[in-house]
Amino acid sequence: MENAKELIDTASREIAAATSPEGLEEVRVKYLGRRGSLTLAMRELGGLNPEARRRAGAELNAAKDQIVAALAEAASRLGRAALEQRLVAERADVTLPIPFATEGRVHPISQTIDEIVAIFGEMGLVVAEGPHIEEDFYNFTALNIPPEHPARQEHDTFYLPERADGTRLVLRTHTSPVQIRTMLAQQPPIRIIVPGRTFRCDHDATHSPMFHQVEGLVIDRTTHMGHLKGCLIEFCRAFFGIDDLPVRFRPSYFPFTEPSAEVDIGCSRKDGRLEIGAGGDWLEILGSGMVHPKVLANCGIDPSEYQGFAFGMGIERVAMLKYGIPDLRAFYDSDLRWLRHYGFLPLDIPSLVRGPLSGGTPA
Ligand code: 2NL
Repeated sequence: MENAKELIDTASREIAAATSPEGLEEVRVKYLGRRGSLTLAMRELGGLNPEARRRAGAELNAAKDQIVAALAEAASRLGRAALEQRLVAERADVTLPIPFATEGRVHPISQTIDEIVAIFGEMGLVVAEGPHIEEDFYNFTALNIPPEHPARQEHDTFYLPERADGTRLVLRTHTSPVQIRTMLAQQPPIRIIVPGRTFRCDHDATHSPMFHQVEGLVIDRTTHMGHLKGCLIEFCRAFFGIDDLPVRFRPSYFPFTEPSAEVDIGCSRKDGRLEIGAGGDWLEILGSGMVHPKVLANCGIDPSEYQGFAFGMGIERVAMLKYGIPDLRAFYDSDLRWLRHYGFLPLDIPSLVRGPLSGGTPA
């Protein structure tokens, strides 16, 4: 039988020399495993006389306790070393550039809103937003659309159930109530651009009950039709990225502007194909006008002191024209194949700084 002291010495040396958890396990098996030398020595105790058995048994038990303690101490040392090694090897350098996100796409509606906001932002307009559920006053009355005006029917309004006082809330039919709220809240100068969702009870191949509009409002003491024309010509050319794009103002009518003008851009139509640019033909893309004095007065702005212009356009329509998107309904299907095709890469933020704004990078 091996001497217990010898067993402790050799086992301790081997435990101290172990450099990995696997090496340490080999040492454990060598001494404490089913055929380990300490285990075998204990088995041999049975052949000794009672006196010798008691003495040798006590020594071997003490040796076993020491080896088990040394193994535990070594296991924790190796664990710490392994952790430190991992911390060094797997250290994250938070200053490295992030991998470019290639999975998500910016929806063409979001991209188009960002582009429009970038262009008017450059001219000094700031974004304003407001509620989708509106009071009749902000959506119609303040805009010079009285209760029996046909425009209220034309607008195919979604009404909420009548309230106890007999009034009904509406889903806003345009973003104009945001401009009304802004005028009621602050005196001019006002320069705002208002993108957002709008709702009309209309659903076919070219109309969705929910769609997007952007409207603009500029009011100051001397704001005039020349400013309206300059801003909107500049917008059309920047948005479509065509420096000499023909732009025409055609007299029109809106209850909330006087005079009113629709804005057409040059295009050509050859065997059913529409192309934007000088081509002898015209395509309507914007409505505009000088804010009606009654609308200013309804909002607490003195029309003898201030005047301004306003405009509005449909986002889906200009997005379809700019990016060649053929079907309106696909905008709201959330079809990933469509989004991968027509969507834009994130972080590709529209800016005029890099030159004429022709939009982001199609994915
Ligand atoms: C269109 C035409 C337009 C406005 C919107 C407006 C708002 C206020 C006062 C006066 Cl608070 N006008 N908005 C003016 C002219 C045209 O939109 O075709 N939109 C899709």
